[in-house]
Amino acid sequence: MGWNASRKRLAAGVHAPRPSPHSLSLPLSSRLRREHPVTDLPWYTSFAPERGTLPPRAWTAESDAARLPLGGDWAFRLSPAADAADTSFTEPGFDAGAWGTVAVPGHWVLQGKDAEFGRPAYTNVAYPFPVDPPHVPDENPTGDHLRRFDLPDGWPAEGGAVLCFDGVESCARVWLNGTELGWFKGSRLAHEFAVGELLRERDNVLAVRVHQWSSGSYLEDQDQWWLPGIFRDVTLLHRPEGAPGDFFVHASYDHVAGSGELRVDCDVPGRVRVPELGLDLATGESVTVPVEPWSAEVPRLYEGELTAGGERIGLRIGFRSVYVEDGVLKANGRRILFRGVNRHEFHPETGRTLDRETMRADVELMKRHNINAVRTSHYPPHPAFLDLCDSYGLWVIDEGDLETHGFEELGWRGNPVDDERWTPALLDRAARLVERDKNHPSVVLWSLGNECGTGAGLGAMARWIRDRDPSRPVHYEGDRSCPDVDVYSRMYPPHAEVAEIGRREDGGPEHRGELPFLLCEYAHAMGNGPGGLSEYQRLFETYERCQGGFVWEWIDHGLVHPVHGYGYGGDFGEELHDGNFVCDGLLFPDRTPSPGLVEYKKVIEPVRIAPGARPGSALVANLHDVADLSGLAFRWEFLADGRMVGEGPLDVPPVPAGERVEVALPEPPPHPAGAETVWTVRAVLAASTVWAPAGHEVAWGQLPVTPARPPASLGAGVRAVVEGDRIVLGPVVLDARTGTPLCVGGLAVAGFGLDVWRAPTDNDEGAPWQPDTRHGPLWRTLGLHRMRHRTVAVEPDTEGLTVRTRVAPAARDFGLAVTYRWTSDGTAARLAVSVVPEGLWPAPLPRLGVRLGLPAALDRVEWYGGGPGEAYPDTRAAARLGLWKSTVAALQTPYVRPQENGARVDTRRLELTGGDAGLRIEGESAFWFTARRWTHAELDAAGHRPDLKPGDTLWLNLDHALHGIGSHSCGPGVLPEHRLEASSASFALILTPTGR
Ligand code: IPT
Repeated sequence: MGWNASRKRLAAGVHAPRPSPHSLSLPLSSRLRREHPVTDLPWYTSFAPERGTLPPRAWTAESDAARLPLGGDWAFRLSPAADAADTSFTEPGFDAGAWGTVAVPGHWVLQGKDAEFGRPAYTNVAYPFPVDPPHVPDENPTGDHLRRFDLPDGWPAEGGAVLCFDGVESCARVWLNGTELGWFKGSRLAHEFAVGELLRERDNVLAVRVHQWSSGSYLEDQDQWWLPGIFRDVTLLHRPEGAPGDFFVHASYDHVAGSGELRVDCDVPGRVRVPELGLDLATGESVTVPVEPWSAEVPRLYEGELTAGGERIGLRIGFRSVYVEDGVLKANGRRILFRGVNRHEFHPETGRTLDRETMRADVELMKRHNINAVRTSHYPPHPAFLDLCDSYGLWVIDEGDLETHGFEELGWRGNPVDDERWTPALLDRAARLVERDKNHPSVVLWSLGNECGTGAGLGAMARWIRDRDPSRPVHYEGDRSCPDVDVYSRMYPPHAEVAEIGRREDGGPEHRGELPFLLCEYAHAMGNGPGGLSEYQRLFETYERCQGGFVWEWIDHGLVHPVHGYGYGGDFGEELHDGNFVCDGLLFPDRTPSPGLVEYKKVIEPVRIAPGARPGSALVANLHDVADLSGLAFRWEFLADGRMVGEGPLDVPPVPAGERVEVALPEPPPHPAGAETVWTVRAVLAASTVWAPAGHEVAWGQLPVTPARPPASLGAGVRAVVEGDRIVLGPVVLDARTGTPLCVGGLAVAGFGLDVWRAPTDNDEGAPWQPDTRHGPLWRTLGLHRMRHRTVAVEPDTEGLTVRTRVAPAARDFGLAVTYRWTSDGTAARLAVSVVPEGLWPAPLPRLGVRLGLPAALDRVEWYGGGPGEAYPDTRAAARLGLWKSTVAALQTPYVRPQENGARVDTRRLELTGGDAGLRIEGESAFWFTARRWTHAELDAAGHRPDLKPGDTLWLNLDHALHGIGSHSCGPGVLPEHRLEASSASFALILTPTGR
C-alpha cells in the first residue's frame, strides 16, 4: 500500500488500524499496527507509541520527489505544564505575534536569552522525575511551535504529500491547518503523517506541541543531557500518485563465488537499474552477478535507482554478508575486528542537533584515527550519518532508542521491558529502527537498546527484528544469559575476564559459549585516559572469539556555558545530576582530539611495524580485515639523538590482510658516533582518499639500533661551601638549615622536594559503585595531598652535599626516607635521589619524583624523549622518541574538569628557556616531566578550565615513575604492571643553567 491509501484514510478521519506498509507483509508487523487500547491517560502518558502516523519505511535522501525543508525560525511559546495553555494556537487564524522564536531543528533549552526557555539537565542513570510509570509530573515543560509556509512554485499539483519528523524529544502532537494529524513518541525515531488533502498552496499553518516528559521518557533513560525540542529536520515530501511506501534492498555477497545477489522488494511494482553492473530488473526479482564486496575498509558502493509509482529513488548498494560462523562474527567470509567507538550525537552549542558538516567531521575524524566501527549509542542517529558510514566505510551497530536504566536502582521493579503493557511501544521502536535504516550496508548489527535489564519485551523485539531482517545478527548487552542475541556482548570487563572469555572458559549458558564476543563498551575515556588499551588490543588479536570493542565514548558532552567554558551536570542548576560523568569522550567538546584518541589511533593501527628477526630489517604485519597494503606507502627515517639524519621510501610488497613480511632496511645514513639511533618506519596513504589526503600517517613503528648514552659524567667535584645560612655548591645555592635549593645558576627555585601527589584523574577517582578500589579518595584519606617534610640531616662535604629527609602524611606512621645527594663540577649540578619506604604503605603512589618551582619566564620547552603528546605508563603507545618543542601553555591538556595531565615520557634531556634564562635537565635514566603554571592543589581544586589562572611560578615535576591511569571511572583499575607501589628507588638528574 502506498501513501495514497493512508492519505485517503486520513481524509476520511480514519487513523488506525492500518495494514502493514509492506507488500512483503510479516505476521508480526501487523501486531504493531493494531489499535492501541483506549485509556483515560492523556495521550503523552499512555502506553501507546503513536496515533495517526504512517507506517515506518526506509529513509532516503535520494528521491526525485519534491521536498520542502521546514527548518528555520518557528514561533515558540513555552508553558510550565502540559495543559497550562489551550490548543487554540493550532487554529489557522491564531496570532503568535507575542511569542518568541526558536530555531528548528533545535532544543529549546539551548535557545533564548538568559535561560528564558529553561535549561538543560544531565543525569546518568537516575530519572529526573519520580518513577511512577507511565505518569510524569505536572511540571512538564511544554513547547508550542508554529510554522507558516507556502508551497514552493512548481510543487506538483498531482499526488499527495507527507510531513516527516526525523526526531522530536520527547513527543509531539501535530496539527496542519487546524486539523490534528496525530501524535507520536520515540525521540530519535522518524515519524510521518500523510497530509496531502490538507495542504494549501499558500499560508499553511503547521502547529506542533512538544512535551519534555512523556511515557516515552521512561524508555529513554540514556546517560546524556535531557534536551527537549524538535531537534532533527522537519520536511514536507511530495508523494507522486501511487508512490512506494517502502523498499528493501537485499544485497548479499558470496565470498566463495565472488558474486553478489541483489533483490529489491517494494510495495508497489517497479524497476531496479544498476548501470555499472548492467542490471535492469523488476522489483522482487533476484539476480546474481560478480561484484566487489562492501566492507568498512573498502566501502564499495554501486549506484543504482529504483523507479516505482512515478518516483525515482537513488540506491547506493553495498554487497556484503554478515553472519556468525563457528562462533566467529564474519563479513564476506572473514573475521572482522571492531576498532570501534560509541557515538552519541553531540555538539557543544546545539546538543543533539547536528548539521551535515559536523556529522562528516565525526566520520572523517574516526577514519583518520583508524576507527572502523561505530555503535550508535543509544539510539538511531540522524539518518544522514549512516549515509556517511556507507560511503566512508564504518561498520555500524545501529541501536534502538531504548534504555530503562533508572529501574535498576529499584531492583528493576516495574521495568518496562518486562511489562507487556509496554510491548507495543518496544515493538514500535524496533520497527522504526529497522525500517528506517535497513538499506544501509554499513549497518551490520541491530542492537535492541542499552541497559534495560532483562524481560520478555526484549525477546519480542528480537523476534520481530529477525523476522523482518534475518540478514543481520542481533545485539543486546544487558542480559548475560543471552537468550535473544547472536553475539555475546559486555561492557567494561577487566582484561583477565576478556582473556577467559577468549578461551571460552567463562562458563555461562551453553548457547552463550558458542557466540562471538565483543565489548560494546570498554575503556572509559573520562578525563585523562583511558589506560590499558594496548593490553585489550593484544587480547583481541590473540583470541579469535574476541572481536574488538567500542571505546566509551566518542565525544565529551560539555555544553557551552557563560562562566565555565564547557558546563557539565550541575552547572545549569539541576537539583539532581551526575556531574562530569557526561564528559567522557575521546574528543573534547569542540572536537579537538584528546590524547586518548591519539593513543587509540596508535593502539588500533591496522599495520604493525616492529623489529624484524634479522638485524637491519623491519617486520610489517598487515592487520587489516580485508585490504592489502597496496593503498599505503612506506617511508623510513633514521634518527640520531632525536635528529633526523636521513629518510627515504621503503619498498613493502602488497601483503594481503592478515599476513606479514620482513623488509630489509637500507644502510644507516652517516651519523655522529655514539649517538642513540633508531629507525622510524611510517605507513602513509599512497593516494588521497575521501577521508584524508595522500601522505596521511596511518601507522608507524620505531626500531631501536644503538641505545642512549648516559649524560657525560660531571668532572671533578667541587666542595660545598657554607656561607652563613646558605650552602653554595657550584651553580646551586641551598638553604643550610633544610638543604633545599634556593637557586640554580641565576634562577630562583621555590618549593623543592620529593613529590608523590597528583590532582586525581577521573579514573583515579573511580566510579561510585566500586567504592573499595577508588584510589583518589583513598589517597586523600591517607593524606598524600599534604605530605610533610622533616629534615633529618644536612651534611656538606668536600665533594658535595647530602641531605636526608623523611616525607610522610599527617596521622600516619608510614613514610619515605629520602636522601638527596648533590654534587657539581662547578658548572652543572648532579642530584641523586634515593627513596626508601618505611612502614606499611596501604596504597600505590600517584607519582614519585622531585618538584621545583622556577620563574614563570621559562615558557619554552624542548625535550629529547617521548612525544609530542601526553603519556602515562598505560597510555604511552603513541609517544615516539624524538626532539620536541612546545610551550608550557601547550603542554597542558585541557580536560573539561581539570585534573592531572600533560606528562611526557622517556625524557633523556629537557631544556626550559625564556627571556635570557635557561635550564637543562638530563636524566641518567629516562624520566617523566610535567610543567605547569599552577600547583597540584590548584589543579585539583579547579572545577572547570577557566578556574585555572597561571601564576608566577613554573611548577616542574621530574618524575622517576608514575602510577598508571586505568579506566576505573567506569571500568577496571590500573593493571598490576602499571601500578606504582611504594618501593625503594633511586634516580639521578643533571641540572645545567644555560642562561646568558
Ligand atoms: C554504561 C552506559 O551504557 C553508558 O550509557 C554510559 O553511561 C557508560 O556506562 C558510562 O559513561 S552503564 C555503566 C553503569 C556500566
